[in-house]
Amino acid sequence: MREGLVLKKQADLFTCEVENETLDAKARKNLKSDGIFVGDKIVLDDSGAICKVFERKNLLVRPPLANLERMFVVVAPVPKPDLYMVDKLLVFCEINHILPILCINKSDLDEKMCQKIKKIYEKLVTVEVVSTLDDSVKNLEKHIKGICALAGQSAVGKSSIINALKEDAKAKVDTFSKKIERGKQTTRTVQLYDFGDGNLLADTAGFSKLDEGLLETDERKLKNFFPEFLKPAEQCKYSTCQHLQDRDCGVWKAVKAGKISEVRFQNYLKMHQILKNIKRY
Ligand SMILES: Nc1nc2c(ncn2[C@@H]2O[C@H](COP(=O)(O)OP(=O)(O)OP(=O)(O)O)[C@@H](O)[C@H]2O)c(=O)[nH]1
Ligand SMILES: [Mg+2]
Ligand SMILES: [Zn+2]
Repeated sequence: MREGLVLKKQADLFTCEVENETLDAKARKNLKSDGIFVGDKIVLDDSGAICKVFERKNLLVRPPLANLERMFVVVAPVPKPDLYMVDKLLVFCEINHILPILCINKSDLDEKMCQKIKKIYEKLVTVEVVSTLDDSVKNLEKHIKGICALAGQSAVGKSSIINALKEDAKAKVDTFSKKIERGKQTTRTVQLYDFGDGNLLADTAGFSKLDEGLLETDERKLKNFFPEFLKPAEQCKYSTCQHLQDRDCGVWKAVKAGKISEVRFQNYLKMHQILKNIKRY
């Protein structure tokens, strides 16, 4: 019996890391292979088949990934930054107890825009401004602790970051225009890359399609996942205030006074509206 970790899944074949060695394994007959995920801690029996999956910290559906501890939310000046997507991912992290790190990539293209984005987020999360074309990308390495994933819009440079940090990674990279031509993202599967000492980083595409329906909250609770609202909300007339109207609302006051980012607040309102329209049964 040996313990290991699932790095990659292809059909019913699992690439696992077991005592510093990488090997392929199948699930024992009594274990369904669709119940084993990348990120799972597992036990291999003496025949080399997976015979047990340990209890998970969390399990994400799309992309399918178990035990995620940290998420690098990647954004860049090109393609046009989608800060709504960034905020959606940050809410997702808050809900799932994942530590987010905002990674503003391609600083070589537009340093000014990178700093503008940094200013919005630096009080809320750890922010790194980097470029995969120079050494600044190495600043990300110290944040890789436990099981981590790269998430963000297509073409922001997630696979390029993996390749820059890990020479033998060989993650597939395409130019932005090629992606548009093909009408899809380059990275299609989830794969964990090993950085040693139990630190792993997943390249993934699935988060870019994260729709609001996957956020396990409803619109009334959404405000709890925007941490900068909590203090100003003490000034709201009603404790149930959802900050939708100017009247008697501490959060609106804070936005007007420039204490809460207008961008974040507008994204909150948008997400609130979308969540409200999702029917949950
Ligand atoms: N100028 C510049 N270009 C970069 C940088 N990082 C990545 N790129 C380019 O951005 C394009 C997209 O990079 P990818 O790594 O494929 O992006 P991705 O986020 O993995 O995209 P998907 O797999 O589709 O989600 C490629 O042409 C890269 O060469 C950077 O720091 N600066
Ligand atoms: Mg990619
Ligand atoms: Zn309010």
